[in-house]
Amino acid sequence: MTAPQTDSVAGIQQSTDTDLVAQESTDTDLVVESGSGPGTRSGARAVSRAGAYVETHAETHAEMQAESDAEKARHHEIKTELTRFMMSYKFATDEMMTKINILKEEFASIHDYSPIEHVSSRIKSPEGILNKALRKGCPLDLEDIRRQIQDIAGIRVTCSFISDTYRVLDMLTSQEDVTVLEVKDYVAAPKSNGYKSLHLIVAIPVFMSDRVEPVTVEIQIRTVAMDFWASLEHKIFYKYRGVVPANLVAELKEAADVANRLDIQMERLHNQVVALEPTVRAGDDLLSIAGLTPFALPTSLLEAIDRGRTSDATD
Ligand code: 0O2
Repeated sequence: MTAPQTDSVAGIQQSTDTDLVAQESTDTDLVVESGSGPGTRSGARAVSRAGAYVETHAETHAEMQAESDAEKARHHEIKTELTRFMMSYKFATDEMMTKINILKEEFASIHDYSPIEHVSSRIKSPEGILNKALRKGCPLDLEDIRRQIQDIAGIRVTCSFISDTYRVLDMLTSQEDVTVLEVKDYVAAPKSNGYKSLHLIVAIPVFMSDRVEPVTVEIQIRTVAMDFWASLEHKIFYKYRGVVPANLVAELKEAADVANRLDIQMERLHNQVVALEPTVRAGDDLLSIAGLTPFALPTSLLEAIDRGRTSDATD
């Protein structure tokens, strides 16, 4: 083994003996030096570099951790905001559903018939909202989304007859706390494909713990026949990704016309049957409220109220 030739240039120990090379490294990787025990100069530098390395990495790690914690905190905050946002639509839907169900029950109890056959509701998923926002070029900000996407809460009311759809529309839009933002009458003016429905966008106040939030709800009102047609057309539309073959478009249009004729005919028949109904019916001695056991209605009570009214009228 030759004696090591050492030289010191700019503090860097150089050696021709590979066993004793004190390597220099400019990167942050830890370099293990031969013959660099803590007692040697190169050893001391290695220890100090290792210490610096550990410190730098510890700092980087702490910074990354802090950044990730901050990100998690921001995401948590956004999740809370999103939850409140989505909840406001759920509450608005609940309020509108209560209103519609009150009308339904009231009609069923008093008129033996309700213009409302069926009601359903849905809340758009966050993913559905995101897709619609991107499609509409709406900024991804909750207030912009609230203003621009009006069908996050959606209710569908199906009625037996065409006149019922307008009746329900009138009953809902005349309620004091319901602000009508838009009405589209695709019943009077169907879309070119044959789609018929009444579309109503309303805002309803939702009373939260710290504020009152006006929340929009889209309500689609249509007959059972229109609904049947729309569900099938929707399926076909999505199956063909919006490019429906011409023969199917023509058949759908024809089916929409048939559904319309059926609606008109059924309503005519219904009106004929109603005209034949007796004014005094069996069960008039009972007071029936949906969901409750019928109350007996004593004739003496009816007579007493009747007497009171008659004397009021003659006073
Ligand atoms: P989806 O998948 O049902 O939610 P908007 O996009 O709502 O801001 P637009 O399209 O002018 O504005 O509103 P419009 O005409 O009132 O339609 C709203 C909804 O009515 C649609 O929602 C459909 O649910 C329904 N609709 C409208 N046209 C048709 C139709 O031709 N066929 C069927 N089957 N349904 C229809 P989305 O968001 O377009 O779709």
